[in-house]
Amino acid sequence: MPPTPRPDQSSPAPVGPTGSPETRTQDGTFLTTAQGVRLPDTHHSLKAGDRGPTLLEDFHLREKITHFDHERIPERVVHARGAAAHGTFESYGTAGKVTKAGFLAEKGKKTDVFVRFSTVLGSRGSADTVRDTRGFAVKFYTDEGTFDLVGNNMPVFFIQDGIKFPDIIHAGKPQPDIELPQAQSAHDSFWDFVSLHTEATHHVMWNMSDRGIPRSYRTMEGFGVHTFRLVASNGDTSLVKFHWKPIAGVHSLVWEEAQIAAGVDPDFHRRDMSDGIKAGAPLEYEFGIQVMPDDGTDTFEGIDLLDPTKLVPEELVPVQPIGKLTLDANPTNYFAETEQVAFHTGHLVPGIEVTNDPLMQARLFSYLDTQITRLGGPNFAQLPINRPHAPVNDMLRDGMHQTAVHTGLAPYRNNTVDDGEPTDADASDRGYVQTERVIEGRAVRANPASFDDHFTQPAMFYRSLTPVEQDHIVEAFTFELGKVYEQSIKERELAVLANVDKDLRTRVAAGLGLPAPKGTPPKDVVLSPALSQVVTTPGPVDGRKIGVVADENADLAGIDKLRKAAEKHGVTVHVIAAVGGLLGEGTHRQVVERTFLTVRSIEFDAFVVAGGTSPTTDIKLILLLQEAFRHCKAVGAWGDGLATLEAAGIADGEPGVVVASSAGKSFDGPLFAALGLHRAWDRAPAVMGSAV
Ligand code: HDE
Repeated sequence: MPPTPRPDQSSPAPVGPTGSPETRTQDGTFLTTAQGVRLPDTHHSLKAGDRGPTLLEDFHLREKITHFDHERIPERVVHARGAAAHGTFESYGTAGKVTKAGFLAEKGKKTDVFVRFSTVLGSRGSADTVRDTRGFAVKFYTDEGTFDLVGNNMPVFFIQDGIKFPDIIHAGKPQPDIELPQAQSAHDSFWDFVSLHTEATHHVMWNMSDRGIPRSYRTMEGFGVHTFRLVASNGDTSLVKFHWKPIAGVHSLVWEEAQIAAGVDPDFHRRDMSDGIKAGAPLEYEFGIQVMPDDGTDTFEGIDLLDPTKLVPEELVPVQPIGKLTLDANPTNYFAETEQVAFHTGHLVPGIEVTNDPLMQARLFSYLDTQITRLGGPNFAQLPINRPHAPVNDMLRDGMHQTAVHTGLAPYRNNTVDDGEPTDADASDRGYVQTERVIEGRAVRANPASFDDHFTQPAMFYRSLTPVEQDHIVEAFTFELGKVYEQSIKERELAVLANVDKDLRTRVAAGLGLPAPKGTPPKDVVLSPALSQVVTTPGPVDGRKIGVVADENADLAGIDKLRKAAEKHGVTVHVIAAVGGLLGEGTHRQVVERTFLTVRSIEFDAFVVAGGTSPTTDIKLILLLQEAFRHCKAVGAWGDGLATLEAAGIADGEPGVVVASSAGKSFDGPLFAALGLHRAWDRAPAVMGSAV
């Protein structure tokens, strides 16, 4: 299914003399220059004789090369590596009590969106599956103006004050002398910074957890991080935290998979998203809010709502669903859309306002500023992907890359020349009128004392997870600190961990072969089981992939049965065989999509051996199945396909191993249930070993 292009959304397009801006298709008859002159030849430059020098008068050569020389724009200083999709947000109307923002308040109201997911540290060409925070930036093209929710897949941030952002990023980016490592935090400067700035501890815990290596964008939670202020139509205000809850559940890779994927398929996440959309399995999330009273304290139950290193446990304030996001169309052009999209935390609409969170305040400056460098001037809002869907009637004029041909004589207010227009909009005209709030105080460079607790919530996070998730955190810390050269940095970070949790500190210290320092970890921490992502009842399986191992003797009709059942669940089935080509003939003929040489276990969520497949000792297949088994994925076989599993040392009866005598319901049912659990974690102690 071809992606549905959604270019050039409505909006008051900058209109040129020849009409509205065009979507340039590549199916015109003749190749032309940028000036529309038809060209006879784009393969040979104009030369003085076929062996002679090139002539300066070749305007086509010069235009082609000059344009090429300028094809790149500065990559984003953070979040450079990203992938995006178009979609729709549909409001449940349930937020109408707390906000006047029309796109949230009106039940059933649909709003176009463009969402860009990203890693933070890596450059544009880095791998998708590195251990890092993921960006989750949503542009809502509402009819009251554009609202950008520029969030992450983790609910807290490294620093409390935006003035430290260049420091944490300098520490996390590759070291400045030889520019390594790429796209990851396993190096001295990162750990130097976070062990010195203990406010980072909570975010570091999330990074070292499975949240740092999501299975896919489809299975990733999103958070607005900061506390926002919502304003209802009667003027009442409340404080909220925004959440994106993936319908497919929250799931991650295991670390070995993430590492393999970085080499085997650096585009793992963007491929998964675009393949899923093409296969008719859109990415879906529920939008939710935690609502806290705006009582003037900016705190709730002892939690400072202005401190972006703190979350509000869902057990304390449940997330109320307020709408649904569906991403169902791939971009038409990566550069025009995904690269040029410009998010800005200051793109707000009436009914949504900011708070005094000092991180948020700095962001309100940064995003506008960065676009001016990145997109070459102040007119980036005229780029098709950035154009609001609400009518624009600004008095901003001229500047680099001005594509609008403005009419009128009086781009100023007040005027009489243009009949006094445009006019001011007050709140009843849906103008953005900031809610009055009292701001007074001494000018100080200081944090409130409540920002000083750096350890209670990291302890809550660690202790709320299941043992297998805790094992992964221990392994991640041990891996990352194991890559640090400076002994003193490792020791300082161990001292930080000693203030989080005794067990965590002891195990990481043991893994590093260092003494476990003393600390004062918080006691009696109230846990938040909602922080765990391990599921015990099967969730949805849409967008998942099953690899079926087969050969020419296999039960090909059985594969079709499985495929039919899978399609109903939004799951795709791909045949894997020793060599490429076709298996069998007639109605059940199967196309081999992967061979033992081209497949790697990370591509699939489950592996199945079709009945009838002759047992093989091909080492590549054995390793494939063992790798999937080691990563706790569902594996299965029907009929005598079991012999191939057994050859790989996988026995019937192990957790997550699905075996049936024939293809059909008795096989599909348990297979999809195992897939819906994401992993057979019960297998983990046996196949993954304990962390330390
Ligand atoms: Fe960003 N951030 N950020 N950030 N951020 C950017 O904007 C910045 C922060 C986030 O897909 C930049 O257009 C400062 C928190 C995402 O295009 C830049 C501070 C959160 C994206 C910038 C923060 C984020 C960015 C780089 C501390 C989670 C990618 C290019 C005050 C709530 C958006 C650009 C996309 C991008 C600055 C902190 C998320 C430089 C100064 C906290 C998802 O403006």
